[in-house]
Amino acid sequence: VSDIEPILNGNRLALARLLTQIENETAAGMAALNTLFPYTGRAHLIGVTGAPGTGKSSLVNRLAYFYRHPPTGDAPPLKGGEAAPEQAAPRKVAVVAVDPTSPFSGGAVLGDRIRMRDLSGDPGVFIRSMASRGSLGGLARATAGLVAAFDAAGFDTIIIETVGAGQAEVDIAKLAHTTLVLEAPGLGDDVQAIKAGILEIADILVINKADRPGVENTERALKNMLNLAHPGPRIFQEARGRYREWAAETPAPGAPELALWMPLIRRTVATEGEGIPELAAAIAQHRSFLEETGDLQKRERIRLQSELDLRIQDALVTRWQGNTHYDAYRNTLEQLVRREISPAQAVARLVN
Ligand SMILES: Nc1nc2c(ncn2[C@@H]2O[C@H](COP(=O)(O)OP(=O)(O)OP(=O)(O)O)[C@@H](O)[C@H]2O)c(=O)[nH]1
Ligand SMILES: [Mg+2]
Repeated sequence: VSDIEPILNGNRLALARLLTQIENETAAGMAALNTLFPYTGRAHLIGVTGAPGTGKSSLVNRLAYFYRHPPTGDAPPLKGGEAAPEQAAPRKVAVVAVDPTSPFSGGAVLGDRIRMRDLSGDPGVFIRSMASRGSLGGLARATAGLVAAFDAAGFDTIIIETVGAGQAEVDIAKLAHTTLVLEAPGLGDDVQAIKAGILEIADILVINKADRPGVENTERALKNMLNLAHPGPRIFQEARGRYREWAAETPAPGAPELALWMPLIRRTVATEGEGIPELAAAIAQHRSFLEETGDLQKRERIRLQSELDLRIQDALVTRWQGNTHYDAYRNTLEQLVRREISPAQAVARLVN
C-alpha cells in the first residue's frame, strides 16, 4: 500500500512527486491513485478550452487569483441580476495546463508575470503544465489522474486548460463539470469560422480580448449559433441515451430528460482582469444549476462510466495482444489485403 498520508495532508513536495509518477504512468503512481480514489469527487472541475492564443492562460491566472482573493464585503449585484459569487474563504486552486502550445508562464505581458508570481508564492495554488504526449488516450488518462490527485489533496477548484483541437477538447469537457470555451474577436467573426463542435461542450462562452475591435460581431455570431443550435445534441444528453441501457437508469415518469442549460456568454479582457468577477459569477451559477438539477451526479456517473468503458477496451486489447502471435496477425492481414478473407472473417480468426 502506498503512503498517501502526505498527499492527504497537503504536502506539496509529495504531491509534486506523485504528479510526475502519474504523468509517467508508473506502477507506484497507479497504486497511489487506487488508494486515493475514495478521497476524490469533491472538487469543482472547470475546463478552459479555445484556439491557440485566445488568452486561456491569462484568463486562468486571473480566475485563480480571483478565487484566492475573493471580494470582501457585500458584493454588488451583477449585471443581469445574477447572484454574486459567494463570499467564502479563499478556495484552494489547482491548474492543469494540458499540452500548451506555449509554456504556461511564457508569452505573457509583464502584468501577467507579476500576477503569476503572486500565484506561485501562494500555498493555496498549484500550477502544473503537462508535456505533449504520444496518444490521445494517454493524454486523457494522465489528465484524469492529475485531477484526481489534486482533488484528493484538497484542492476544491481545479482548472484544466487545453488547446482547442478536436477530440482532446471533447475529452476534457467530459472530465470537467463546467466548460469554458474562449473566443477572441477577429479570429472568428463569421459563423463558419467558429467551430460548430464548441456548442456541444460549452457551458459558458467567453469572448476574451474584448478590448479588440470586432467584439460585437463575435458576440452576434455566437448568439446566432446558440439560437440555431439550441436545444441541440449536447454531449451529455447523447451519452446519457447511450449509457441508459447499461446503467439501468429509469427516469422518473414525466421528468425531463435533462434540465436544459443555455450556455452563457461573457466578455473578458484577461490582461486587465476585466469581466473576471462576472465570469466567476457565471461559473458559480452553472455549478448551482448542476447541483439543483442533479446533473452533477449524472455527469459524474457518465464520466466514470465512460472511463470504465475505455479502460475495459484498453485491457481487452492488451490481453488480446499478449495472446496473439504477431506472425498470425501479419498473415491474416496479408490475406485480408489479398481479399482472400473479409475483415469480419479476419477478426473471427484472430479473436477466437
Ligand atoms: N489585447 C488583449 N490581449 C490579450 C488578452 N488576453 C490575453 N492576451 C494576450 O494574448 C497572448 C496569448 O495569451 P495566452 O494567455 O498565452 O493565450 P493562450 O490561449 O493560453 O495561448 P496557448 O496556450 O498558446 O494556446 C498574450 O500575449 C496575452 O498577453 C486580452 O484580453 N486582450
Ligand atoms: Mg496557454
